[in-house]
Amino acid sequence: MTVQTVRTQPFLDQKPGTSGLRKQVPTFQQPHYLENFIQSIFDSVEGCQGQTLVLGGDGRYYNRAAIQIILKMAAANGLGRVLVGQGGILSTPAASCIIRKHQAIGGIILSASHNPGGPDGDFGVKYNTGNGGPAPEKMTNAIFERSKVIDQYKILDASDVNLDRIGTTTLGGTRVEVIDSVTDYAALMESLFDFDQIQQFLTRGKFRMCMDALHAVTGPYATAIFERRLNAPAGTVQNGVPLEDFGGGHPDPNLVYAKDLVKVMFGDNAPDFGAASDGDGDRNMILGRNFFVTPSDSLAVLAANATLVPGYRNGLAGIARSMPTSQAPDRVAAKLGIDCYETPTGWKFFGNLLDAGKATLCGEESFGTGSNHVREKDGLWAVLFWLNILAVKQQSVEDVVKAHWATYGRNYYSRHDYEGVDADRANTLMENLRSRLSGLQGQTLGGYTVAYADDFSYTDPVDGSISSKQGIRIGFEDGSRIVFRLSGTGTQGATLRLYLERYEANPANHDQDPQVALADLIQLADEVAQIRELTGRPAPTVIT
Ligand code: G16
Repeated sequence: MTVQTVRTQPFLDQKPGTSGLRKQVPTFQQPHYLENFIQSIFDSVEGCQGQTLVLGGDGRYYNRAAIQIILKMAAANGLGRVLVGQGGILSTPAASCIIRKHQAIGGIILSASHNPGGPDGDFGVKYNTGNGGPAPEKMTNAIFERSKVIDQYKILDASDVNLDRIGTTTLGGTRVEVIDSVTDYAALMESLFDFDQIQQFLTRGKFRMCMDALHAVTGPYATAIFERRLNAPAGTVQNGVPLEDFGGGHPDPNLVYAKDLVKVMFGDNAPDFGAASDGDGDRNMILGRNFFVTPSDSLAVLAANATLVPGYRNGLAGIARSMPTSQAPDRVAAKLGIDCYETPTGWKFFGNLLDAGKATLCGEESFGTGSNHVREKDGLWAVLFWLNILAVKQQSVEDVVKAHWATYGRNYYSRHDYEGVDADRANTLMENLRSRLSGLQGQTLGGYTVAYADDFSYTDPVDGSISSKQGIRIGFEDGSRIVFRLSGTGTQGATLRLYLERYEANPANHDQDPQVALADLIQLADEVAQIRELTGRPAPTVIT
């Protein structure tokens, strides 16, 4: 086995987005494309020689081939040990858990998250640091800078590793350990939640649940935890076998893409509880019988009830939410007398707050919720948290959420996505808005008086780093908001996201359809940003 040094030319499009480098599969399959990016990571991580690296992905098309390449590059770059999930499978939260537990220097996670897979679908590479969390911007910028000048990479000339057999082999001087993908993660979940109580709840009463893994990575984890450990009936987990193309579906747990689950949960004789996760297992959607819980409300409910759950019995240090997430969690934090941090979109911004002990729970409107147990959002963790709360309260999902609204008021919330918009048009829309911001304060728009209008900028309270241009916010005097952002995770054209929020204190008005409750703001947003005219789209692609 010899180390080959391969001459290469830089690709200039390897800038990581909201969550790693995401491109269509054929882009990654170009000669040297993946290798350049991986070498740029190894060149940017100081002192990786002799260290442990965690490696795995969500099982999508190209996962196995990429893992073989990365193993050989890790060996050529002098890594001491690589822990790789069996079959190349590791969910994003499981990878975070394993990095932390085994004191790895970091991990490479192969996933394009909720984006579709298959030969014409998307692929992605994320680097997580030794705290288990996504690399911070300082590091992703360094990787990008390196990728722009790279002229060679190192790879071991060796045969492929058997990824299906648990055990240890050596590759050059590197130990490759193929580990069970689920064990460490399941043990962590058991340390946080009252599994006995959840088991009784799932097996002794009338409660029925349905977990849709969308043919993505969560399947093996959900089957092991719900059906084997907690004894839920066989079939509780649907679409539980990971497929390279996710069965042709879009592994995004929302009301549009998780349509099988939505049909079950809004149909006759629906189960009491439904949940779905995404491609790499870090997102979650929570449903009750005929009832949808917005991710923002989910974070607020978990925070308000956290002390019912063993892992959080001592209370929360603080809560953090991304800027476009609704302000429902802020109300809980205020009542608990703890801080609520508002960060830019992207889980990486929570890392410092969690490491510094400033926040315990974090969440995003994009179906992400998590805590300080790992440094990623965690789909199954959120499902178990909900089940633990329901088992203690012996109430339905709808009752728990409605009681929450009665106490705190309801933040009506919706996100409208315009996907695959021409990038120039999307940028024009944002620039037009930016140029108007300074004159908006104090103006009355459609009956709403503008309290502030800005392009969100965040100063990290731990390391002082500044992230600017993180989304345009127009806030009104009654607490309502409209927010405009361009997605950082799409791979074709631009995706415009419009986030809408209105607060309603009176419980008598809590039963409206959010699209009706927000109708004024939806119209106002279109007037202010000329969305239909500039995108050329009569309506959003996805409404959640
Ligand atoms: C990623 C990030 C999240 C972010 C989401 C949406 O999620 O990890 O923090 O909220 O993208 O980002 P955007 O609005 O820029 O598309 P995932 O699940 O794709 O890794």
